[in-house]
Order: sequence, then C-alpha cells, then structure tokens
Amino acid sequence: MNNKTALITGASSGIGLATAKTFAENGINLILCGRRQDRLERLKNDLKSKVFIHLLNFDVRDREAVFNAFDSLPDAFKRIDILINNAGNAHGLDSIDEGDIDDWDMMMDINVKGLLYVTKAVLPQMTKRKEGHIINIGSTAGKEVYPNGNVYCASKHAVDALNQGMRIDLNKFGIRVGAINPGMVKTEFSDVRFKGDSERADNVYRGFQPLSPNDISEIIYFVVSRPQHVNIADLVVMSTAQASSTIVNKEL
Ligand code: NDP
Ligand code: 8X3
Repeated sequence: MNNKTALITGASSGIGLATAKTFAENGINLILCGRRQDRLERLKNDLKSKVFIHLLNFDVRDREAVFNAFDSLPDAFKRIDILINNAGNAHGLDSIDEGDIDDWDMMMDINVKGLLYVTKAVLPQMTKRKEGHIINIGSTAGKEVYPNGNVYCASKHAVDALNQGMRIDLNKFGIRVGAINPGMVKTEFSDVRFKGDSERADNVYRGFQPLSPNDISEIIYFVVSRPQHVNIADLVVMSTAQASSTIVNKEL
C-alpha cells in the first residue's frame, strides 16, 4: 500500500479517526477532513512520523467549501487513491410525527448530500486515471428500519442506493466502489444523536460488547488492501451480541 493516498471524511472522531490510525500503521498517506481543526492537528502530530498528512477543514454541507478545499490541495496530495466517505451522524431519535425538521435537514444534508459533494470533488482525478477505490460507510440502518430511526435510516438507505449507483456508473472506469455497513459501534455517534446527553448515549451500549472503531478500521483496511481485481461490494458487520437493529442479547 506504499505511495497510496487516502482521503477520510470525519477523521476527527470514531470510525474515521481509527481508520486514519490503521492506515498510517500500514503506510497509507492521509488527507484528513473534519470541522474540528484542533482534533485534526492533534491526530496529524500523532501520525506524522509514519506517513505524509494533509488536513482539510470544511463542513461537508457547504458545497463551495468542499470544492475550495479540494482545489487547495498541494500537488503531492492531488492524487487520491482511496476515498472513505465516512462523515455522518444521527440527529435525534423521535417518532416521525414528533421529529425536528432541523434534525432531518442535518441528516440528509450531511449523510447524503455531503457524501455526494465530496465524491463529486474527488472523482475527476480517479476517472482520468481510470483507477480508484471508494468506500461508503453505510449502516445496518441502511438495510433495515427501526422505530424512531425514520430519517436517519432513510439517509443510510440513500447511501446504500448511492453505493450501488456509483459502482454501476464507475464500472466503466475500473473504479472500485463498496460499502461497509456497521451495526452499533461505540463512538461519539450517540452523544451527537442525543445532543450531549451522555447518560442516554452510554445507555445505548450498556450490558453488551458493542463494536469498537478499531474493529471497523481493520475491516476497512482489509477491504482496501485486496488485490486490484477484488472489490468487496457490500459488507454488513455487527457485534456478536447484535442480531438486528432491535435485537441485542444482553445475557452473553
Ligand atoms: P462520530 O460522531 O464519532 O464521528 C462522526 C464524524 O463525522 C466526526 O469526525 C465529525 O467531524 C464528522 N462530521 C459530522 N458532521 C460533519 C459535517 N457537517 N461536516 C464534516 N464532517 C462532519 O461517529 P461515528 O464514527 O460513529 O460515525 C462515522 C460514520 O459511521 C457515520 O457515517 C455514521 O453514520 C456511521 N455509522 C456509525 C455507527 C455507530 O454505531 N457508531 C454504525 C453504523 C454507521 P467534525 O464534527 O469534526 O466535523
Ligand atoms: C448507527 C447504528 O443502529 O444506531 O448507524 O442506527 S444504529
């Protein structure tokens, strides 16, 4: 994997941060993206002895900022071999009749439109080279719908559809496209969903062993390190205790 460069959105926390560390351990140069620049700087300091790192600071909802960020890339980082479309979150967990429209906007704007903007910005150099690998971080919420998950599930079903659509349309360029759809992973995801209510967030993962961000980053590395002719198109991964979005065995 030497001399490869990966761009990771949402590298300041959780799955994206773990992926940055795993990729750095394996010699993949990094473009790390997120809004919290202080966290990105810290991560760069931790990893800069291993690989070359460039930081991009933008909100994926801001279309102009996304394209400006990519235009600003130094020559050494203009070739992006691997795109990890990871930035995203749930906002709220409410019945559809009680949902907050601002939460709905955030989920659709970040998880769906943001992913599209970043992909659009990264693609030209991949289509030109007829080479590249895109990993979309979906969710079990993109494979099934659970009570009060409504709009978050819709946003992840959209990621599932886009993953298939990208794979079909980019096939002519030889670009690999695949999704990794995790079940419950202990990150800042639930803190964000419950707007800082840490007790409610912790409760989501109480009584069983959820996945860790590192469990997912190791799988992402496995996927991107397959030989060129192998594309892992769609992968669902849950903790052993979880059987579906609503069935979790707390007796294990
Ligand atoms: P975290 O909350 O820990 O991380 C989310 C990341 O997304 C942060 O780095 C955050 O960076 C970034 N992000 C959020 N909003 C924006 C924005 N508007 N612009 C740019 N970056 C943004 O959660 P996870 O690591 O768990 O989530 C990563 C992905 O995994 C998401 O797509 C999520 O839906 C998916 N997922 C998570 C699961 C889980 O159980 N945790 C299970 C299945 C899928 P910053 O705030 O600095 O901008
Ligand atoms: C995150 C997993 O089950 O909280 O995508 O929706 S879940």
